[in-house]
Amino acid sequence: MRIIPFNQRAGRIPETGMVSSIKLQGIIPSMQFPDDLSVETFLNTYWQQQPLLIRNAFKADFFPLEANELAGLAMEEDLESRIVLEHGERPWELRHGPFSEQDFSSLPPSHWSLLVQDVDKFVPEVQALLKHFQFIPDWRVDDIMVSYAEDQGSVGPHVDSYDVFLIQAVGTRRWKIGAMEDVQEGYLDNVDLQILKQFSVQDEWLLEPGDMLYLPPGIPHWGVAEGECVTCSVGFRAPSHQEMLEDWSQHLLETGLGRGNYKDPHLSLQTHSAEIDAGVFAQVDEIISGYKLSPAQQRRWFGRLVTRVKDHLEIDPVSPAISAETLRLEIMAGRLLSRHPFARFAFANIDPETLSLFVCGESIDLQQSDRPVVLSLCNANEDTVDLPPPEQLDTRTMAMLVLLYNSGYLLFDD
Ligand SMILES: [Mn+2]
Repeated sequence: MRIIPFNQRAGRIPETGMVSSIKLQGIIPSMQFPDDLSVETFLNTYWQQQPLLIRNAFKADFFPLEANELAGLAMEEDLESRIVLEHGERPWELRHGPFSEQDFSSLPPSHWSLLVQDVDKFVPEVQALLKHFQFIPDWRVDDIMVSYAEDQGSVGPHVDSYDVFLIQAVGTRRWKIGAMEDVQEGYLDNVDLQILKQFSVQDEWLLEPGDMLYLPPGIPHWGVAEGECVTCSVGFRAPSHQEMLEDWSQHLLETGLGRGNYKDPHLSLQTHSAEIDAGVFAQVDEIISGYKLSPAQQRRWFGRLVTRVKDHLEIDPVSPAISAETLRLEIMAGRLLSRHPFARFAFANIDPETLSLFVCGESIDLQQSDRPVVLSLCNANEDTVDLPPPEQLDTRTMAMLVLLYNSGYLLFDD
């Protein structure tokens, strides 16, 4: 097994970007929707509604990683990796990485899978695949998980709460779809994973390299490797209502709301002192429903919420911080900026005058005239940020850029 740290991988590409776009076009063809299916039809008819199999969505050799490179990534501390063994020390045994060479050499010849999350954050060529999914808003994208399986390897019949595009990268995998009723039967007891007790096959397909299966949330599915195989899962995220409510109320409190107390200045004498009467409940309703963020606050709050990164992917600030003037001089000297591969970017109109840039759970209020720079930052992905000539970068833009740089969200490409 060979360990390929991110820096080395980036370093081996001599172009200006982490991966130059010209080079990418050569490696990865556009994702092909079937001729009779437009992106609009996909969104109207399939997205979040029903599974869709697309044959030859990618060229058969589209995938840039070797299986041993994936194993190398699973040996790294920074990546979240798991091995699932159908017949381990107990049925459906789950092991957590990082793994050692010895862990890999002691695995059985079949019925196991290695799963590595967030490979897109560590391998620019894998991140580049996300370009093909820009028909879904960036903030909905979670990660690309790559799994390697020996013959008959799978993670069992299960159901997910998120959308996923399963792209067959190497070898073949048989995907089966279960019935919605299977979910009601619940899960196996005493296993490490949530494996459905019942799985009634409704449909099945053998996916070959380049084939892609879209699954909306809530559909029982089971993908079993037929021979050695590698599968790429482009996973999406959507905040749960619980997460939204929790964060929203937290934010509300932080903005200084919620300071008053329940009041009863016109208290009338009750027959039973133990009763909480209807007038109290009316006031409670009024208090609770009175709490609202302003439309602008609500937009900022949500933008921050959905651009947060997972805890283990948090980005360290630059130390020592540099000044806007230093940054300008570097840009004038021809140095190019890229986004940190872990960083999540999004933007929104806050009101007719204000545009906010959201990066990793923070928001920066800008003006509508800053839109071109904001778009450059948001569209850069794994490429370098396409900035206007340095002499056109005004003080406000430089202040934003240096803030992003000092936070670690932008890096010099070299
Ligand atoms: Mn799944």
